Amino acid sequence: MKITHIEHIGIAVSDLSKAVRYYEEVLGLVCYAVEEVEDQKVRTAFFRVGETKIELLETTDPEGPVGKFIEKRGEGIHHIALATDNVPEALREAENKGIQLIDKQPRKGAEELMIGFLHPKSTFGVLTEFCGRE
Ligand code: CMX
Repeated sequence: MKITHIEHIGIAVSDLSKAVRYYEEVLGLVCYAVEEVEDQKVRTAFFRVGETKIELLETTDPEGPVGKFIEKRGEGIHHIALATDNVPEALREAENKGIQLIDKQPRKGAEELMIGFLHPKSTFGVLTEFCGRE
């Protein structure tokens, strides 16, 4: 696989609009998109930081992955997304090397990207996402 850069860092927050205000008013970043990803039970807000983005995640359902995460661990860094040109191939390759996949096949995430997750128990505690156009 070829990882090109950190596409985004996902941060779980309890209140999206409060968190957006911090990123804009204190850090001077610009929220360029707010999007609900029904499949993932989240509302997201995006900021560009160089080539990388920050994705704020607010749950739309207490039983969703971000709802459960906040309940168990509180707000904070939720996942790291690595950009790759071929998500299915990256997932296959990781699985062949013994990594536990959450997604065997990529699914559609925010910003029309294809995404697939590796289980944090296999990746030293960091929920890892592959994402790309394909
Ligand atoms: N990072 C690191 N560890 C995490 C974690 C995270 N984000 N989320 C859960 N865990 C840990 C739990 O703390 C738990 O650890 P312990 O067993 O030591 O207590 C372990 O993983 C398993 O947790 P679980 O309760 O059995 O499983 P969950 O039902 O909480 O599911 C996970 C965990 C990662 C499989 C699930 O959250 C998932 O499928 N995530 C992928 C999808 C996702 O996160 N979508 C939201 C973002 C979407 C987007 O970016 O658009």
